[in-house]
Amino acid sequence: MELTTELAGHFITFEGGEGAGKSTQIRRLADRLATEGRTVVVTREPGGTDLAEAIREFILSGSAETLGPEAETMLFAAARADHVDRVIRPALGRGDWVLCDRFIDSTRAYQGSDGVGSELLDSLEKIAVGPVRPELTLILDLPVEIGLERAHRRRGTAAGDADRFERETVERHQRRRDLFLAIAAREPERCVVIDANHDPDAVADAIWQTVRQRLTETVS
Ligand code: Z5A
Repeated sequence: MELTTELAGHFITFEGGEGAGKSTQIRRLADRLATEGRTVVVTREPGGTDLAEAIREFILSGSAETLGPEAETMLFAAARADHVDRVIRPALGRGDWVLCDRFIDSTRAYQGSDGVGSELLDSLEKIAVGPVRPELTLILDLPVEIGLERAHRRRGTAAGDADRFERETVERHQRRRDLFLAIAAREPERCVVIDANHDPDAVADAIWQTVRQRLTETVS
């Protein structure tokens, strides 16, 4: 099996709570890298393949919730396995830059906060991801209330249109924020916490500086 470090490309994941600005910042980093002549693949989880997008729809609609947190975790893992096999690993093999909106740490923070044990999380991660691990994970951090307010404003509609996760309580979102920060503290060689409570230009600059520092030999 090939390790990510043996693949020619670069794998960066974006993590964080609702409304942290992941999609906004992925687009900005992708544009910047493309301007420098890099080939960039922007993708997301759950999703990124037809099968994984179908699983995404099923989960976010709330239909999978009655299966319980363990089965829901298995669905995220099934979507991830397909995504890694069909999109991420081939792109890294070609030497592309892969920017992924959410990945393994979302499972740890969301399903972990739903009470799914680390043994199951570890096993599924091994099966779905194998050695294809992110080189850099940017954890966009901001107070929960601000993130939820941004997500709510973007929808521009009543909370009734929130998805299965957005509907949950502030306390639950806070637990996830704490879990993301704990992952960052545990894996400082992979994870960098970005203060997302600034305007988009300032956040984009902080991300660019981090990418340059962490991947110095490849970004000018
Ligand atoms: N999930 C899980 O449970 N387990 C897993 O393993 C995985 C996922 C992979 C996917 O939802 C859901 O699946 C997610 C976790 C769960 N929970 N939810 N909900 P999603 O992909 O649809 O949603 P999301 O990942 O939470 O993304 P988001 O809410 O769309 O937020 P975002 O991408 O981080 O933010 P954004 O779209 O860039 O920005 C949100 C709004 O804020 C928008 O109007 C922007 O213009 C604005 N914005 C962005 N940046 C700023 C700044 N800096 N200042 C002010 N306003 C800003």
